[in-house]
Amino acid sequence: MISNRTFTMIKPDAVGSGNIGNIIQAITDAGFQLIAMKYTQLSKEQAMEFYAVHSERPFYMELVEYMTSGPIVAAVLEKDNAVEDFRALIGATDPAEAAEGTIRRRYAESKAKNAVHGSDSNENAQIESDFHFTESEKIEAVIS
Ligand code: 3AN
Repeated sequence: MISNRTFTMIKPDAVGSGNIGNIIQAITDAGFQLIAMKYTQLSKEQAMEFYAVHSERPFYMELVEYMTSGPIVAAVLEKDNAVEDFRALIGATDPAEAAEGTIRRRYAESKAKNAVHGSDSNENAQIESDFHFTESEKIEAVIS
């Protein structure tokens, strides 16, 4: 199934390096529309729940600590084939391996501090969007 929505977070490293504007510009230039957006800071409980799928991985607590270390921007994005196209726009998990021009290649510091999150499936896009936003906070833009 081709989904038309995905979920992203601009992570603490990219917020801290002053790249919120650049990253949102890259996202909208690539044809994604904003459906919801929030500047916030995750609690430890929220980060543990959000990354629960990684709870068995050795970097889990490092990831939770890092994701709670500063503010983030959470957003729901809309575009045809959103999940796959957004993963292509952000590039590989490790910025050193990310393709030229991708958001992680341009703005990420390291594999752990990798600037942005992008949902890895339609199912997770829905779960992650619902984790951060209520239905009434998701607003379709009217393009005339
Ligand atoms: P992606 O974000 O590209 O889907 P995943 O799902 O493998 O990558 O990892 C989720 C998050 O966990 C990454 N965005 C990154 O912040 C963190 N992470 C992944 N691998 C490592 C690692 N080896 N050491 C520290 N953090 C990592």
